[in-house]
Amino acid sequence: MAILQCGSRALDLQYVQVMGILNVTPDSFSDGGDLFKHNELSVEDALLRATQMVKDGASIIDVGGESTRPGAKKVTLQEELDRVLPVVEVISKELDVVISVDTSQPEVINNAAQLGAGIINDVRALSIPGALAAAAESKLPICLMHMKGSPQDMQDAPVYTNVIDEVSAFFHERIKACAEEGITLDRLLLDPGFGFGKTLEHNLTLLNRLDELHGFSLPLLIGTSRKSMIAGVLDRDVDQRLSGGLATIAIGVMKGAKIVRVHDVLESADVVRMTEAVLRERGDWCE
Ligand code: 7PM
Repeated sequence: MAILQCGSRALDLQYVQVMGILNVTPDSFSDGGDLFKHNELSVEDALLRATQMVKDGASIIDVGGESTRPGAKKVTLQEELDRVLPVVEVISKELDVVISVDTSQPEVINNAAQLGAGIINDVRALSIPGALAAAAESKLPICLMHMKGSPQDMQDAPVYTNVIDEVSAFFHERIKACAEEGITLDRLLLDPGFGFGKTLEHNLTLLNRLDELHGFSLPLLIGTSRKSMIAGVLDRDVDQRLSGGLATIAIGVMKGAKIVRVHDVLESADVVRMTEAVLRERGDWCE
């Protein structure tokens, strides 16, 4: 249960793993660094950034070619393929790291799996026609993320009766859809989807009650890095949200998150190791 087989590489989820974000979109607002000021991140630049993140403690690199920013312009399939595949290929050749691909498109899933990707990370939880079949065929683990609405409309005043119950019901439904396609539980990760169709209050509730999502007995992934929930509390611009984000990581790890998706790998890895040390001392480390 603790070992997640990601293609040719394995992750030991007894320990919290750090997933470094590598956006290969021209308009990504929260990547940080000058590399992204130009129109497109070159493949060489992407490899340099991935190399640094591995040195800083990332065991997973999350490559994404579609901006899911609220209201963002849609990326064509061909654009996404052109951005993502060369980066997956070069990282797979050059680095000893698990590559996750942040995509919803069956064609990207198929091709990335062929080129050495190790995890499918889909903010739409395999809801696009053909995505379930492509993910099944890839044999790779899949992160099912909860989103209410679509990237275009998700932040238009989302309403829940009970956010934990609704996210849980969504997971239940998507796990069932995966099972019907032959995707077994040992290949699934769950993510409540911070910022995806949630108000500040919903995001804070989900973090506070993350442990209640353990009922599925599947590893939990959280992505809070630089998100607006931090700004909602601290009123900070996107480049001033590190401390707030680190606080959410400490809490998330305390509540059992097994993978943290972050921009700032070095700092996040320190917080993860420090929090793990405290948990280990408490003696309820293994789950
Ligand atoms: C614009 C808006 C750019 C939003 C990027 C984003 C998650 C994810 C993203 C997450 C998982 C960001 C998001 N967020 N995948 N992909 N979980 N599994 O802020 O929370 O990185 S994209």
